Amino acid sequence: MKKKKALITGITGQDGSYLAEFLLKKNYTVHGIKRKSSSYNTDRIDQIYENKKFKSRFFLHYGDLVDFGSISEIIKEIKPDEIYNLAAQSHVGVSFKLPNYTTQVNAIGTLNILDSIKKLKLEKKTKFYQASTSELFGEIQEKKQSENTKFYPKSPYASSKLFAYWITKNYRESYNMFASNGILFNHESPRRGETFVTRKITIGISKIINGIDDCLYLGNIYALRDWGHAKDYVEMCWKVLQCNKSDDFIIATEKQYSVKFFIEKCFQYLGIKIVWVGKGLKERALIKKFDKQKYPKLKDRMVVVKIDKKYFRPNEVDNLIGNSTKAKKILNWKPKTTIYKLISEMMDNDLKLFNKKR
Ligand code: NAP
Ligand code: G4F
Repeated sequence: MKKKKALITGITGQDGSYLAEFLLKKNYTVHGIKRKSSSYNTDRIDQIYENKKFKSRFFLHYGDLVDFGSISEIIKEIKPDEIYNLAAQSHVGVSFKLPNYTTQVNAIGTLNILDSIKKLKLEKKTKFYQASTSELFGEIQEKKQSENTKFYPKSPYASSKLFAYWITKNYRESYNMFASNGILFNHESPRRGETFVTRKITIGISKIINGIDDCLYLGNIYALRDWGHAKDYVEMCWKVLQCNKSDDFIIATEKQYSVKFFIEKCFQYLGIKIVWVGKGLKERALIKKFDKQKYPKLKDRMVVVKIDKKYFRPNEVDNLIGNSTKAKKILNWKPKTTIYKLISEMMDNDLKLFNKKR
């Protein structure tokens, strides 16, 4: 059977790196788009090059989503069977500082791919996956958000992704393209970007344990999220494109925890008990009980988490939890990783990282 060709935008990111590995294991030839960067930006995919089995089926191309010419040229050259559009300015907080740029990349960038497929007359050949997001629900209109829940974006990021969601649907309906949205709720991993809250916490705690930092500064610790594992979720991106017909799917664990809970469970995983004192901007976490021999850098009653208002957003999404009944039925979706397993994996990874750096 002919090998399938996939093109992944955002291949240097968390999801891109897991998806590349997943597709290579399925015997795909994988092409990825990477940006020009002044420093090294391929850490997450370097191990693919080092793997003899994958090396000959893995190719990187310089391109940028906002540059129609580069995107169109790459698609013309490869004529992929599947395109996964994972590239984005993906940080919600940063999108308030960079609204125009975020919109260019996330909204116009998506259009650039869809329009390339159309102009190159690849509508019949190339299937398109759009990395949609639970941020579309923003100010939630239903307790658990499904494919039928009304959208209410609350940030430039979410608004840009709303355009991308609709333009994907528009091209599907107008030009009979296989173009699907995976509406994914938060998903994390040891490869998560360092400025997203879960990884910021696991890195922060690891630095405190190793005496590199003494305190972690956070914003809204009462935000509730539905957190899954990125490795489980990229399999669903692939499944979305293997369906008989193009459609949109919610991928979520259907379980919800607060940022505060995530912090507590990270400490608990290490056998450290913390207590919370104070309210609002004065709220903080103190070390209550720990093994002094195991953690010589910690001190009794040491303040390890503080609130810093610079991490609050102009408009906050307080509460997200998905309803993935449709994906369960059609994609045979079942989340594999519990929050506890996710925490242990992330903590183990970062403890090792900062133990070495000490
Ligand atoms: P990520 O780690 O931030 O990766 C984003 C990727 O996009 C990186 O490879 C980045 O390249 C690339 N990129 C950014 N701007 C670009 C541009 N102008 N042209 C080409 N490439 C560009 O994000 P992720 O967590 O893997 O998420 C993947 C996608 O899913 C994103 O679209 C995100 O918005 C969406 N999503 C994520 C989640 C989640 O919880 N992770 C949930 C729902 C939806 P550099 O490495 O050079 O920066
Ligand atoms: O980890 P976060 O930055 O993720 P957020 O905003 O939910 O966005 C992520 O998930 C979306 C899917 O719903 C993706 F579309 C998007 O690309 C991205 O991957 O923040 C999670 C929560 C927020 O409520 C935030 O206000 O944690 C809160 N938070 C509290 N302190 C913090 C911090 N977030 C960050 N990044 N840094 C903090 O210090």
